[in-house]
Amino acid sequence: MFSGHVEKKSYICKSKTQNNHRMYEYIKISQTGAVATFTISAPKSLNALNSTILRELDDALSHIAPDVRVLILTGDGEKSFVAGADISEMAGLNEADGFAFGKRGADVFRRIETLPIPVIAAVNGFALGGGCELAMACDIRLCSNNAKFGQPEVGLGIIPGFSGTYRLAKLVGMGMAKQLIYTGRAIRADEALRIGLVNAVYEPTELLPAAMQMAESICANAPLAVAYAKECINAEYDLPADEAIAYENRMFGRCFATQDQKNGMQAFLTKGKPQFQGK
Ligand code: CO8
Repeated sequence: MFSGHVEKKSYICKSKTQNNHRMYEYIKISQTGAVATFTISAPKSLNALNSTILRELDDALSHIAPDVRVLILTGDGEKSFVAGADISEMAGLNEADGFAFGKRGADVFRRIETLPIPVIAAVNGFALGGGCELAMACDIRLCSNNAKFGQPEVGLGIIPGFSGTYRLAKLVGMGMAKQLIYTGRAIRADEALRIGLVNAVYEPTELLPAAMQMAESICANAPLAVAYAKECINAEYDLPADEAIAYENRMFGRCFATQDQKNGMQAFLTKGKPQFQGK
């Protein structure tokens, strides 16, 4: 439980297949209080996503410590968040392999999108192709003023294959998504902000502190209510109005079965500070 106590620790995830502890090769994990940070680290390829990174990310998502309430995703270094899927790995793929590689990425990104805790992308430089798609799978995107976003895939003879054709249109509208995908043009942070692709832009040194500050402000709220809100927003987006409103109504009712609702409202009425327990 997050209690305001700030403790910095690195934790090691447990392998699913072996009963021993291990570190990841490409993902650095740290935890401060109830906020975990995953840093993708493949500096030789500007953090491009290969199969191993996707597998490690999937494994790390499966082993998030139970006291974590917000996840921050970022890239190692000041130059790149993720410069796309690894082109050297994709170059020799046939149709079946291409399908499998695309599905692996799409499945991991969908796990991020449906994780029961909020995920903040701290985009510290290039977010191209699969990097932009990874950021779009997160709940909130913050970026540095040197960030560059784009879907350059058609220039490589492929399409955005980690759900970019789906999510970009939802975030920035169909017309802008088509323009960005057909031209493959990269856009800077200010344009990404203007079209609604990112929530806010920071100086590079301010990016992670800002992400941490936002994460901590989320952690101060009732964890189940935050999780229910995420579930509602995700689920309702694709539903017809009446079904979406009914979905929210059900989840709203469910909040009153939680201890956090009792504690939150009691604290308000007695002018105290709520102690949320996530149940
Ligand atoms: N894959 C593999 N290696 C990469 C990638 C990448 N996506 N991006 C950069 N690198 C490597 C470079 O090859 C280079 O390696 P080396 O030093 O061995 O030559 C190293 O990183 C540094 O890169 P640069 O020297 O090019 O650095 P610059 O600062 O000059 O340029 C750029 C930076 C603009 C980011 C440039 O590297 C670039 O254009 N990269 C490719 C960007 C791109 O096209 N990304 C999209 C890839 S496709 C994709 O993501 C599809 C997702 C869906 C997959 C679906 C599967 C079926």
